Amino acid sequence: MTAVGPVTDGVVPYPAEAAERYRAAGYWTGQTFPALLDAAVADHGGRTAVVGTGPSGGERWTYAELDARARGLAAGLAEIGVAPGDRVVVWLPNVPEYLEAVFALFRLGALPVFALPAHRESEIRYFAEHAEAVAIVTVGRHDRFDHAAAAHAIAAEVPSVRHVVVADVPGAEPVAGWLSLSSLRRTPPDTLPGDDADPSSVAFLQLSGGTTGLSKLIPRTHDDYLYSVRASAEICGLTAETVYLAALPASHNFTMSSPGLLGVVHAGGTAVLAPSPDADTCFGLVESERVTIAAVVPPLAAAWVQAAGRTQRDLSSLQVLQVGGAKCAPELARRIMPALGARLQQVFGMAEGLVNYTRLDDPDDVVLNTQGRPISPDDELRVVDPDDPDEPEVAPGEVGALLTRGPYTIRGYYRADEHNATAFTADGFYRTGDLVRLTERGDVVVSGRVKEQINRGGEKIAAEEVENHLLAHPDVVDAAIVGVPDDFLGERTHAFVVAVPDRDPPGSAALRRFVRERGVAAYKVPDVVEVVASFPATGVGKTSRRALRAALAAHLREESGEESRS
Ligand code: OOB
Repeated sequence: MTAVGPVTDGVVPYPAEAAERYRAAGYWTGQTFPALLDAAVADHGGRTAVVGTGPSGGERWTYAELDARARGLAAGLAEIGVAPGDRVVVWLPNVPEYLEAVFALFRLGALPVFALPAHRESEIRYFAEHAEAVAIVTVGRHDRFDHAAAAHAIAAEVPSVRHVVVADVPGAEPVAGWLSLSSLRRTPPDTLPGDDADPSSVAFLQLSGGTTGLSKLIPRTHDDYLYSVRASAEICGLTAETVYLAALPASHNFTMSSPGLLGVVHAGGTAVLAPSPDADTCFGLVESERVTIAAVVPPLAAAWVQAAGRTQRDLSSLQVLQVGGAKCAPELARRIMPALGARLQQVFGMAEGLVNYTRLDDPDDVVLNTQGRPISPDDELRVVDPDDPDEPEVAPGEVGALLTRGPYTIRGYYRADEHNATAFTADGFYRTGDLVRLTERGDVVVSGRVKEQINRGGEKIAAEEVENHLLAHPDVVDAAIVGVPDDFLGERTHAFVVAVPDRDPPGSAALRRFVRERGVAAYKVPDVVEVVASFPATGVGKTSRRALRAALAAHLREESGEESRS
């Protein structure tokens, strides 16, 4: 068995001077995640914290009940050996047990590693290995996939993983040999180790969208994250009357903290966990739970706008629709408020930290055409020339690459020294990879990106990760994946592969199946795979992936231009 220590290794701390400043400014208050829940129980113990839905009906827990469950589970997890500082992969869909498990881990001082329900074996194995996780918390069969079986297979391969805990949610009944989450609920002791966690320590590991290979892990501290949560709750006007609909996966940073589920806990409101993001499901929940705010990605906003025209549901409680994760086109933005009768709020954020919001009282022009401004007066934004190695700032109002530093933006990825050397500047700015311009008022307008990432309707795909999967095919000698404009998703993926000569090249369907069967999230499987004889020369002698991808994207655009002309 591997020795698993607390997470201090592999974490780049905030410089002491900055930490001091953030404390003095009142951003870092010393609050921890257990203290966040304590405050909610003290102030709103009898109010509904979480509403879950499932095949066999609803679950409804008050703050006092959520806390009792979390404490009970923490005691059970401690009994099987989960200790403070241990990492635990949380791989759950939108079920109330998600909040129970996450707060149980916080109560224990163990660190959740937030996986998405769409992730498959290759991603989960990597998170478990890289974080040396001691356990995986998951469900049984969900969304036509047996998570528990996959988690057990990973546990058998990754030496640090000693337990798989399976949430016995409706529709995924426990089978023999499972360690079910409900069987771990114990009578808790009065205090648990996480109750006196150091607020400047890492509380959990969030995932990056990834640019090179697999997602990086993002270490967030109690102090920095909870500052962003409290400030977001205020910007978004959350109160104890708020009913927040989690339509996107609970583990995504947007749903979790912008202001998301944790913002709701801070305000003492109610979180409704949607089992699926589709308009039928979500409109039903808006009507039955009187939802006041929901968060979606642009393609979902478009689907909801369409569906709103023909729904019989009463959506009148919905006051705010947050749209983020990918660029919301102004044409879509304009349709949202009239169709849904809710105020639009654009959200441009990243799991690494920085989050921008249009404010609820901003003029329409700002709400429709910008991605808002940062949470904190101490968020530092630099817009620089991406082609100049000295990264000089561009003229005001010009487009450039966004660098950022501030009281809730990480200074380095977890255990990633080599990558950190290029992802951050020497003075600690995070290179977001986004191309933006700032308006005169200081609002951010996102206009593109420089990073090797495809944003497929808010789901981030690292080109290199998918290329590596294609390259694993015995008949493929080279692969490059590019994003192609798509009316609905914003971008879809088009892979080009060069096949081994003198053999029948594999077809698109076979290659897509091959990638899927390697156990990757479905959204990463290329939408189209095209076999080509060779790649266009990049004109730089040595192959530059970036130049190659640009050349292939240009070639695709040319082709589609020709088609539309003919
Ligand atoms: C959110 O977080 P991530 O970590 O999945 O992705 C971050 C990246 C950004 O760097 C940017 O490239 C893109 O997603 N993005 C947007 C955007 N919001 C995110 N691009 C254009 N317009 C927007 N509104 O996606 C995330 C985290 C917290 C809150 C909201 C979104």
